[in-house]
Amino acid sequence: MSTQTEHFRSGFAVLAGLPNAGKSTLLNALAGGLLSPVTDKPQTTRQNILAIIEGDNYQVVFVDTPGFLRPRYKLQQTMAACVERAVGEDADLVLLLVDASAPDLQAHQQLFEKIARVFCPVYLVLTKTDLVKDSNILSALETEVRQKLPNISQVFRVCAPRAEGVQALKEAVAQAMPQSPAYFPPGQWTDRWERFYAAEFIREQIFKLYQKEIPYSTQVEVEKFTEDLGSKNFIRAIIHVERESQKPIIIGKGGAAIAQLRQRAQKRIEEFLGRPYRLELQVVVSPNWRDDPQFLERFGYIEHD
Ligand SMILES: Nc1nc2c(ncn2[C@@H]2O[C@H](COP(=O)(O)OP(=O)(O)OP(=O)(O)O)[C@@H](O)[C@H]2O)c(=O)[nH]1
Ligand SMILES: [Mg+2]
Repeated sequence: MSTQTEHFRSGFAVLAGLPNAGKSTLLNALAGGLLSPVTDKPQTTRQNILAIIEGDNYQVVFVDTPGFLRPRYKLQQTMAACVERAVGEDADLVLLLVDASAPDLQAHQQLFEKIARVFCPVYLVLTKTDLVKDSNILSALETEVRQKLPNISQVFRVCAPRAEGVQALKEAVAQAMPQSPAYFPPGQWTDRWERFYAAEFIREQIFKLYQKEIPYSTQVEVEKFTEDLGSKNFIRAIIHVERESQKPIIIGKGGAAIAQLRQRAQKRIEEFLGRPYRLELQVVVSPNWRDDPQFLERFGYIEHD
């Protein structure tokens, strides 16, 4: 990859949408790997996650963001701030994802207001097209969104799990990037450490295994991440919960639930990092951590300029 020629393009393409719109699924399809957690529950993504994708004459930094929502507690405020920052400051292009299978445009009102004000180009991406049999419905939805957001310059339809429409979108995004040298060195695909992914995948498995408020009340902290022991790579993680009563739910009868969690998370981490790990989990009560600024800062939810 020649990163310095005058024809080289590079920039940030931000994926924005409501919770559950399919942003992380699309990011993974664009990147060709499962690097951003996907679950069937809304609010899975809590922080911006980058996927750096390169071609012969471009490097696109795709930014997965948390689903946009009206914040009810401090953690959600930080999630909304992630979207604001990505869309309002970082973006060279905004990809607005709308779930075509359940489009509630009323619920998009606030997000649309934000996107109406951006200075960069905006592409509309209709997701989950496999769930919509009649293409007239998609056309009508496109028209309706375009009426609300006249700054949409192109429209795409994707079904990310089947990789439909993904290549065409990727090429269009690369073309839309400004002429610029690459932001990251060639071959770099993320800006995060491996321990961040380990924590994210444990959290992903919590979202998949537990119900009701439990996923939303947990935060995962990788306390120890040792790599120098050859086949005995070791990770110790703390699962923070908000209340004492949530601890036995995470652990389960006779430890069955946490054993299952440990097994699944370990497998997920091993698949992602391509090496064997031994995972140890501990549950700790951190009262009302979702509203605790110091706690949130420690986990990088609150960013300083
Ligand atoms: N049928 C179908 N399901 C999809 C498609 N794309 C995503 N999904 C499902 O939609 C759910 C939400 O997907 P995510 O990618 O986690 O959505 P998100 O926008 O990142 O959600 P948050 O991180 O919570 O904001 C998951 O169950 C996905 O498997 C699609 O094209 N077709
Ligand atoms: Mg997500």
